[in-house]
Amino acid sequence: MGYIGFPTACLIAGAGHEVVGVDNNEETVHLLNNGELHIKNEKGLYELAREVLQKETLRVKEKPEKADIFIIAVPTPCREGDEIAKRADLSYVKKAAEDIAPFLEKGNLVILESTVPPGTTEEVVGKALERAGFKIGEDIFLACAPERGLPGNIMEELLYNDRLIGGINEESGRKARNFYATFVKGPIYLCSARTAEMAKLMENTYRDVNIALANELALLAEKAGVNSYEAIELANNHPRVNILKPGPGVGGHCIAEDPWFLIGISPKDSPLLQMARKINSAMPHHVLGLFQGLQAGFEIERVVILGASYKANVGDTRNSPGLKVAEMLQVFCRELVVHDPYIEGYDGELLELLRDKDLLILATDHEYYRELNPKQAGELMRNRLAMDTRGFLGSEWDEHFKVIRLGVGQA
Ligand code: SAJ
Repeated sequence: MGYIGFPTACLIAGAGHEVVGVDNNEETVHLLNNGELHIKNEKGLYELAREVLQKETLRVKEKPEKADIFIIAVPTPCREGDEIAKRADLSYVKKAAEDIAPFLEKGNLVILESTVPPGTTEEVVGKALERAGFKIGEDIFLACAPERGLPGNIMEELLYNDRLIGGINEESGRKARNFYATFVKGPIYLCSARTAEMAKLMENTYRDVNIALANELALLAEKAGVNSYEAIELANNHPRVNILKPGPGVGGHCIAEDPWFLIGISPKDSPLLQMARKINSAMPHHVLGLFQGLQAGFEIERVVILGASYKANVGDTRNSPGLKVAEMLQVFCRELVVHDPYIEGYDGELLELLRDKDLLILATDHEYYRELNPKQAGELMRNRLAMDTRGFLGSEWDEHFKVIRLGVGQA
C-alpha cells in the first residue's frame, strides 16, 4: 500500500473490481482502515480512496488472501555499497512472492509492478513461485507491468499513461493486458518481461542523464556570466532539443536510484550513466560552495531552507536535496531551520521562521512559495540574503534582497 500500490488499488477498486490491499506495516493498515491517508497531496486520491474504502470494494489488511490476480508493488531500493557496487535490493520482491505463494491457485495471474533490473520477474518472482510447486506460465501466469506514474500527478498518470506489459509467455502477457484494459485508459504495449523491465529503467535513466546535462550547463553558465534557465529555455525552442532544468540535485526514490540497476549490469560499459549520477549527486555540494562564497562577504549565522520535499508540490522527503543541503550547512550556522508546507514537522509558520534570519535558501520550488512577499520577508529578516537553487525567485526579489542564483552567472 505504498506510493504506487495504494493509488493503483484505489483505481482498480474504482473500476469495479473487489480489491484487497496488503501492507506489512501495521500503522499504515490501521490508518487506512480509519479513513486517513498516508500519502498526501495527490489530486483525486483522497476522494477515490474514501469512496472505495467506505464501500469496502477496497479492504486493507496485513496478510494476503486468495484472489484471481496478485499485484506486487513493493520498494526496490539501492543496496548500500560504494558507487560502483550499488545493486537493487530485491529482498522485498522475493518476500512478497513468497508471501502470496500459499494463497495461489492454478490459473491465477501474478504481476510485478516494482521497478527492477531485467530478468527479475522470471528469476526472482518466477523462481519463488516454482519453489512453491507451481509451473510458471502453465499453472500460474506471470507478467511485469512497471509503474510509470509521476508523483504529484499519480492518479492521472496511472490512468492515462501508456502501459508496458511484459509477459513471461504469450498467455501471461495477454491475460495481464486484458486485466489492465479494465481500468487503464492509455495504450497498452505488449513485449517480453525483460524488455518491459529494461524500458522502464531507460526512462528514468534518460531523465537522470538529461538533468545531469542541465546541471553541468548550469555550472558552466555561472562561469560564463549567463542565466542557464533562460539559455536552456531558448535552446529548447529548437524542435529537437529538450533539456531539463538545473537544480540542487536529483531526489526521490526513482531517478536517483534506478540508473544503478542498469549500471549494475556492467559497470565497465556504463561510464555515461555513472558520470550523470556523480554530477547530480554533487549538486548539494555546489550549493554549499555558493553558501561559502556568500559567507565570505556577509555574516551568516541563521539560515532557513525552504523545501524538505525532493521536488515541487509533493510531500515526500526521500533523497531530498534540500535536506542534504541542510545536513551539510548545519556545521556552518548557529541556527538552521527547514520549512515545508506539505510535511509534518517542517510545516511551521513561515513568516515566523524567517524572523531574524540572515539567509533564506529556496531548495524546493513549491507553488506555495509564490505567495511569499519579498518585501515582507525582508522586513522580518536580519540580513536580506536569498539563495535560489531552482530558478524560482522572480526579479522582484532583487529589489529587496541580495539574491544568489544557482546556474546564473554575472556578466
Ligand atoms: N528534477 C530536476 N530538474 C528537472 C526535473 C526534475 O532537477 O528538470 C529533479 C526533481 O526536483 C527531483 C528529481 O529530479 O528531485 C526527480 O523528479 P522527477 O519529477 O523527475 O521524477 P520522480 O522521481 O518524481 O518520478 C519519476 C518519473 N519518471 C519519468 O518521468 C521518466 C515517473 O514517471 C516514474 O513513474 C517515477 O520516476 C518512478 O516511480 O519510477
